[in-house]
Parts: sequence; C-alpha cells; structure tokens
Amino acid sequence: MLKKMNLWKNQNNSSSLRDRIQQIIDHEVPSHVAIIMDGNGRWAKKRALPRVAGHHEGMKVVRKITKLANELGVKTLTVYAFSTENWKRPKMEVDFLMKLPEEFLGTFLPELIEENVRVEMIGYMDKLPEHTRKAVSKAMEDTKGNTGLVLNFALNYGSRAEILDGVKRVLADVQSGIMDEDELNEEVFSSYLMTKELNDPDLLIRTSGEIRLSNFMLWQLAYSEFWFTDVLWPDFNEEHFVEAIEAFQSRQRRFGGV
Ligand code: V0D
Repeated sequence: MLKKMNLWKNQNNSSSLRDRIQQIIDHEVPSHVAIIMDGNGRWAKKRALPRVAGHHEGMKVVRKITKLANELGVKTLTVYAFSTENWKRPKMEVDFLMKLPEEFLGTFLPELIEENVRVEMIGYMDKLPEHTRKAVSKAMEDTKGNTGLVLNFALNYGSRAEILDGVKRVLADVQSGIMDEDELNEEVFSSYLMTKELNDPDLLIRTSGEIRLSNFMLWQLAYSEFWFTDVLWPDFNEEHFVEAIEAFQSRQRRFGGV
C-alpha cells in the first residue's frame, strides 16, 4: 500500500515522509481523529476564484487524507463538512455544497469499497435535500460490511442541538419509565448522542488558523488533544497530517499515563 503513494524523498538529511509514516505506525496511532476543515473560502479568495472552487478542492483533500488515515491504522476519521450554521450562506453556495457528497461518492466510492472503508454520518440528515440524503445513504449501505477505517461525515451537525436532543430523549425515557434517573451517568448520556457508536476523538485538527470549536463535538472533545495549523484546508496534505499525528504521539509520550 505504502509504495503506491506519492511520497517524495527529501534532499536534506531529514526523514522522508515514508520513514515518518513507518515511525507513526510503530507507535500508538490515535484511534479517532476529527477534523474541522476550514479555509476553503479563503483559499479561493487568494486565487481570485469563486468560494465554491475552494470547496471543490477541499473535497479532493478529504479523499487524500482518508486514504492516508486508513493506511496509518486510524479507526475513525470524522470530518466536519457542513454545520447547522452553514445554512446562512448564499443559496447558490449551499446548493453547490449539497452536491459535493454525490460528486465525492460518484468518483471515490469504488475506491473506498476497495480499501474496506465504511462511510458513516452524524448530523440532522432529515433537513438535507433528498438527492444528498440518497447519495449518503447509498454509500452507508454499500459499505456497511466494511471493517477498515470509518469515514464519518458530520453533515448538518451542531453540538448544542445534539446535546439538547439527548437531554430531551433522556427526559422522555425517564418519564415513560424506560430509565431510572439514578442510572444516568456520563457513559449512559453518551449513548444518547449521535456519536453513540464511536469512541471520543483522540485528536482534533483544525485548519486555517481559527482556534475555536465552533459548536463541534463539545461533549466528545472533553479529553482530546487539539492541533491547530494556519494551513488552509485545500492546501492540507499528507505531510501536514503526519505532522499532526507526530505531535499527538510526542504529547502521549511526554504526558500520557504508563
Ligand atoms: C466542503 C471541505 C466531501 C469542507 C471538504 C454537504 C466543505 C469539501 C463531502 C461528503 C464538503 C459528504 C458526505 C459524503 C461524502 C462526501 C462533503 C459537504 C461539503 C457538505 F457521504 N466533501 N464535502 N460534503 N466539502
């Protein structure tokens, strides 16, 4: 797998990317990596291109990073593709974004299946246009038996709404007698969230220089390592991902128990 990748060799005496990847694999790889993919609009603006050109370029980066994450042995990769706030954008931009899942899957689904990737999603799916929902549902269906990386798209996701909905469902279950109030603890509450099937992220990456969570996985990121970069998402590449994982591993070595 590794030799098929385009891993340029360094001219200087620093480790080649391939060596760094091997080093990573030999250590504790974060099981769940979450990414806030920011900076697509800024990338386009810098090039005097329409914002949607940045989104389109960003889509190709999702594919590249999925492939690398799978090869590193990451179990779950969550990518924040569309927030509940993003509806405020111009209609033509939203319409373009809503076609990206179809384009992404039309191009890459066969490769994802080939690589044993399972597609999942979190977010308020019912609010998405029918064509988007159908594409994502088909991808989930076609990959449901796969046992490699879980590629989890956060689509129309918002963390506060997720938590409130969880609270409401807990209340309903207590009122109907399905659950006793005393049974409620952190683990039980986690099972009322959209991420119930997933471990909490070990590592959060955010691109484009913003140092905030923007309503992303507020509950789930309580103990995660954070890694921020000024690199814009369309410019994010394998080396940046490797750098983030290396930073995670060196923090684990310095501060991690045992
Ligand atoms: C734009 C950068 C892939 C962030 C990445 C609907 C914003 C490119 C998907 C995708 C988006 C989603 C589900 C799926 C397959 C692919 C995607 C959206 C935006 C919003 F099953 N990229 N991508 N979805 N962008």
